Amino acid sequence: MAEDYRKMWAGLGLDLEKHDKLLGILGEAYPQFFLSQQNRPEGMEYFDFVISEIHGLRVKELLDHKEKGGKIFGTFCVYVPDEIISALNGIGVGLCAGTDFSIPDAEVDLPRNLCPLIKSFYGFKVGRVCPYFEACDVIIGETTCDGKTKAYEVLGEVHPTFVMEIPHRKNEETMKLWRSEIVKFARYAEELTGEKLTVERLRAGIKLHNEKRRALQRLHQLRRAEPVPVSGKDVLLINQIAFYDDPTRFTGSVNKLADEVEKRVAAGEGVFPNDAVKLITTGTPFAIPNWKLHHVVESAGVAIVGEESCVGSRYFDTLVDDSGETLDELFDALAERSFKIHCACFTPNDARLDDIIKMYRGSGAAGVINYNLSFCTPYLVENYHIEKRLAAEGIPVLTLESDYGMGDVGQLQTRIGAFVESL
Ligand code: BJ8
Repeated sequence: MAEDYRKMWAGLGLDLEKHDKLLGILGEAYPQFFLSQQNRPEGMEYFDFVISEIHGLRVKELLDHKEKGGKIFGTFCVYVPDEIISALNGIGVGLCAGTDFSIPDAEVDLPRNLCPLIKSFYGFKVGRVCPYFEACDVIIGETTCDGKTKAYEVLGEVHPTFVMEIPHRKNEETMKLWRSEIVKFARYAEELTGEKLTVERLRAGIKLHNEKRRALQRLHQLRRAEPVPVSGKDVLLINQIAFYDDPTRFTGSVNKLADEVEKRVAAGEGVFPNDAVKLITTGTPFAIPNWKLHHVVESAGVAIVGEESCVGSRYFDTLVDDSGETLDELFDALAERSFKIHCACFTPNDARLDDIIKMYRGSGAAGVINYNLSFCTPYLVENYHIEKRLAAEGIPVLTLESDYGMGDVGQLQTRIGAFVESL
């Protein structure tokens, strides 16, 4: 890291010794996973820089913002309306939850047979190794899956937490409920920030996040070209960084990269050979720094060209209508967008199956990897419908269950290798 941030981390109450170990692990993994790739677009330099400063520059920006009276909101779900946070001069940070480093600390309070994503974020808090967590004035939770819902109760004992109630069915009544939760959250955020929501401010917040989603959509379209112009691993990284980087700077950097990738596509330049097999993934989110699946797949010469995931298309596929002229209309638009995101926490959830098929057909992929974190009941059970529907459509699918440990890499390599051979 360019600067010595130890004083800042100590001021946030981090366990410095443990934190050094975490940074050491990341510092070792990143060059091996990312910098070793050949012929990466130059525009990836910005994202490499963001990671090289992972607990530095951005954390400092958050603390500077706080010093000027701004508030920081930590989130773990794409249903939390970032637009309202930005409109109230807050900063929303999607917190990391993708490493097993923090899990032993979590297992002191939480059961072992719980989704690693939940244990990872809880362990970051109680193990005092995440400066983002400590910078957050509040964590905005949601009643999506049972594991998260209950974990927020426990988290609420050690960090200010505000939970939004997400219904599990999509109909007129539940839309009203969810919309009222959005309004409740807006009132809470107004009180916390001391700012007033206006039509202009909320519209600006919506535009800001729509622009970010548009830039990601653009990159997503380009990555499907033949030969594949940018690796799936790099696009995954960008999708992860989207959750915590400054939105304006991030959007500019993605568009700059997309300009370069556009030229690559025109010149027929790629990072995989023309005949490389392409796959898409579906399933549970890849929280940073969970890069395992993409690394295993792409190390075998197979390109990943899409993720039907909250760290992927569910994050950027749908925009919020910004044409409303009253706050009520803009709240409607926020609620409507949420209902177009198809998380397995909803029942029934057939629209997700349509999304997977649409992505598969539009991407030139030869098959689908259905990736699930262990103990994630909603997604694991939904596999039944995925496998049945994809079989009916003649789409090859490989279902995998994994966690954040590296112990199953050999097994993943074997299963993925056999799947690719069968295509
Ligand atoms: S909208 S996918 S970000 S809830 S993996 S914690 S579901 S047991 S992360 Fe998610 Fe929002 Fe849905 Fe997306 Fe529970 Fe499953 Fe763990 Fe999960």
